Amino acid sequence: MLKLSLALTLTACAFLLLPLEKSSDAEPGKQAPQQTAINLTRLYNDTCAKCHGEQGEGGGAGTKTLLTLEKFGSQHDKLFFDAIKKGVPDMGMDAYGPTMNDETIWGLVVHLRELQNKYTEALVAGPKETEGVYTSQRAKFRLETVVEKGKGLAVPWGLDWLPDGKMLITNRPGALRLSQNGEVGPEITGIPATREIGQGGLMDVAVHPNYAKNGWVYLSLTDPSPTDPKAGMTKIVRGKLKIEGLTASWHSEQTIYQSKPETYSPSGAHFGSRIVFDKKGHVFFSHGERGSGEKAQDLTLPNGKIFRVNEDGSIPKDNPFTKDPNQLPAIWSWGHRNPQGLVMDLKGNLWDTEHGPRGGDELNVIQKGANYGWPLIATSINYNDSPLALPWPKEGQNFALPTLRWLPSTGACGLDVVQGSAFPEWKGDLVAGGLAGNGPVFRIRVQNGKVVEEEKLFWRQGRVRDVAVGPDGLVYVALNQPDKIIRLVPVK
Ligand code: HEC
Ligand SMILES: [Ca+2]
Repeated sequence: MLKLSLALTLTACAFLLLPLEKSSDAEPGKQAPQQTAINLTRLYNDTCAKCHGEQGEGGGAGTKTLLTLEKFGSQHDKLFFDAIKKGVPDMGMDAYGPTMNDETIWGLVVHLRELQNKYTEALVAGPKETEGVYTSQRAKFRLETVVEKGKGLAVPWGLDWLPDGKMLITNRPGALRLSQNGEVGPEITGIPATREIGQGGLMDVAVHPNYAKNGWVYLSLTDPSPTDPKAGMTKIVRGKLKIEGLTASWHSEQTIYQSKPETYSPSGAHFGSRIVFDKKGHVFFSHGERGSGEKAQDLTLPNGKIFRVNEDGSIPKDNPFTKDPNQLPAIWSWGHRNPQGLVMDLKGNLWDTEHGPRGGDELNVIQKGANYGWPLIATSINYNDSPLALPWPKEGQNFALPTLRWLPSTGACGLDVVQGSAFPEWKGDLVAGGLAGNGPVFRIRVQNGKVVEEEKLFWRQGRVRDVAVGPDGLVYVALNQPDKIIRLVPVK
């Protein structure tokens, strides 16, 4: 959408401001360790506003407005950072490098992004819709309700399909159901118990690519701690279904991955939990850091990791951390916060989307053994408006950087790749959902590791929990508030 590259200059009008929506996983009590008690809004208002204006509208000392689409893109992150650090001496702006640390300077860039977002969101960035037909950059579509509110959905979280076209839907409180032609079956009996704590519960469902032969269905869930009535941890199981119509029972269950009991946590934050097959015999799944950012940097703990195991749960010999017996051999990549999107694209690249705290949600291409940096680097600030980290590595640090960062947050949740049968114009593109910012669904095209197209396909239908491309090639979206399943249908 920023590709519109309109040099649109928007005047500052306080009455147009929308309240800033926080990422859904905002947990004010769970701050990453803080370096200072600096409040960035106050710092900006006291130090910068006399020239740039409290909303970034400019006007003082010959400054121009910062509230333009052109200056909102990530290509300006470093430019803004450098301008603040080194100043603009020939135009009368001091260098703040001598008086502010780098994290604070970056925090001010995030503050400016939040100010800019209020204008771009309110005025120009919405999808184009007329009489129910959405006109996106490459294809037209309309939205169709697949499963209506009230039909047995409660925070639908994950979707997948059986070869006969029946859809499996998880409900986060702990139900798995079958659905077809808008009808939803009763709760599938015999599935493992789960514990809905905060963002956790029954999460993803993934049908084995060879289901027709082996019958395996994989689930991710918050496994209740046997000793602590409040605690739980992400667990992956597989089982088989005995199906009659839309009624089914679960049997032959096997545990694919389970963490050690001492790692179980009562925190309601950050379970991750998407499951992906590579069709070469491996299964990947994501595990959030459970509200403990520092644990994402610890290879002896499951928090903040993406795992790879064989389809039966055994450890592949070529996993990156199998040498040191203290490290978890199932780890594939680390330094993640809350990866609630995971998909393998048509070229075999694995992608995740993950939540940042206030700003800094990420799309990452996942490489074997790589460290994605949380919480040592982040494009975000703390929920309480204080500086958090730098968005790029310092000397000696080796972190993989996001292909795309959402600043402010979109509450990244749900990710899939368009197969092309229904939307050939979008073949190979990623479709990504968001819980925050009015529930957008994005289409993202990446070429040679760079985002070449990014647009908001639609928004304002509900909070997006999952985006999944069906066997019919249509893009399905699981929504919450209201609990519904909708799909995008092409319009010629
Ligand atoms: C004395 C006035 C003044 C103060 C105080 C000031 N600036 Fe500036 N700033 C300017 C001028 C003048 C420019 C260059 C012209 C422009 O970009 O409008 C500039 C440029 C910038 C730019 C680069 C904009 C671009 O388009 O690339 C950023 C970012 C910026 N300032 C941020 C800040 C922040 C953050 C503070 C407070 C820590 C601050 N400025 C304090 C006057 C000021
Ligand atoms: Ca990261």
